[in-house]
Amino acid sequence: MVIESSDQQKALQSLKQLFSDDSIPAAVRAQLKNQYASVQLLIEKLEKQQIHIVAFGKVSTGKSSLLNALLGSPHFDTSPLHGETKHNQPLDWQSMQQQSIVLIDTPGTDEFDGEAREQMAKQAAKQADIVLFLLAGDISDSELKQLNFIASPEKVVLLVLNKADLYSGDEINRILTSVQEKTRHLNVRLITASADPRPETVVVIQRDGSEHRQTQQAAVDIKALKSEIWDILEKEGKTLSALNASLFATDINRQVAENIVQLRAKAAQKIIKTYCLAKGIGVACNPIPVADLLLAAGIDVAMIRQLSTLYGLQLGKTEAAKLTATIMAQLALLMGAVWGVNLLSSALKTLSAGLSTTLTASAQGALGYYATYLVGQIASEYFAQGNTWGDDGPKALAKNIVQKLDRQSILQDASEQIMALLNNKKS
Ligand SMILES: Nc1nc2c(ncn2[C@@H]2O[C@H](COP(=O)(O)OP(=O)(O)OP(=O)(O)O)[C@@H](O)[C@H]2O)c(=O)[nH]1
Ligand SMILES: [Mg+2]
Repeated sequence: MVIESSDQQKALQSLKQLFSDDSIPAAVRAQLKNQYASVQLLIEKLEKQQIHIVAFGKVSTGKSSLLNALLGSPHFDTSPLHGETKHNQPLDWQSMQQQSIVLIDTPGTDEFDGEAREQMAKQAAKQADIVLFLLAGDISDSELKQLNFIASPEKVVLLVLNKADLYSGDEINRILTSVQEKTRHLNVRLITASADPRPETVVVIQRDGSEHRQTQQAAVDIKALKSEIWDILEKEGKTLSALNASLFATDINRQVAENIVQLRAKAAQKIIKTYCLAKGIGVACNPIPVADLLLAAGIDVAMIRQLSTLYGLQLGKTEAAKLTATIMAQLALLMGAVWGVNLLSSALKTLSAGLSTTLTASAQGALGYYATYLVGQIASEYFAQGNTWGDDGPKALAKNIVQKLDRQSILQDASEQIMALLNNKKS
């Protein structure tokens, strides 16, 4: 089938790209498994040129009944009992301007143990081109929360007050005013409907003047809703599905990017801690003057090389050594006086009692650990910012990070780990 709208084609392309992008790590794909499944569905939807209309709402608000009323036949199961619909159910309805319209029924959202079902329904609503959000009375806080989640400036949401037959004219007006008030900040259109009205009792005056009560089937009333839907489809049908797919792709791209950032940051911390400990143990075993801790050491350079690989850079040895030296120069400038005696005494403070050789050695080691820790944090921030120091240069970045970190707790943590390792070695 040829897709005419170039918007749709663009949306399709961007979704396909997202799906086959090799640069997205497997771990990120695994984390976003559900979203990727949705991308697949959206690709299919665009290829088949479908418009999805999804009925969403609390249990028993009449979602299945409303879709049946639109269809004109009882396809979807309905019941006075809560939780009749258990899965998302699509059904081809009819075509319009080469677009085939699919009605999708979803499970009600507040069934007990219904967490999975609620997710299912929300996902369908997020992907829908038109959402029919059903109410059976004034909107509750939990419904408002859901509506806030689904509605957006670009999304077509029809807020349907169903079961209108159960209310008097005054009551309907009161409910509509209240719902309007509460949803004023959202892009929604409010419509009343009676998808499956209760039979009405009417009083018939007989010829002889006597009154006779008789029950009759009340007329289904979905006129306003139907004409609103056709209106939207006529005016916006073609662009709607493309717009929604693009929005969805943008949203997933954002999530992918966020996940990559988080995963990298986590992996970076792991790398840094491993090198810190190696440095700490090295220094504890072969104590060096405190002032020398800020000379570029092989361990720091190796750490920076590994961090650069994590951020997709793969620095060579010389480049990594240069970067290490730049960072250390900033640290030396920053810490000046602190770096000497003060720092050693704060490292010593982390130790419990007495100053046996192991204890002082581990205090020195903790300083080694701390120095590498700072280098690692500064380097990974530099990489995370896209290999730049930012507008204010390396000094500002280093200062920022040193100030942000809790020196005493890092030293404490370091000396505990080092001491545990040294004691282990001895025994
Ligand atoms: N009075 C009145 N009752 C209605 C109307 N629409 C639906 N109902 C009744 O409400 C009950 C629930 O309807 P369903 O269509 O099954 O509701 P649902 O939202 O699909 O329910 P779940 O799938 O369980 O979440 C049924 O007994 C319907 O007959 C209406 O417009 N007026
Ligand atoms: Mg249902």
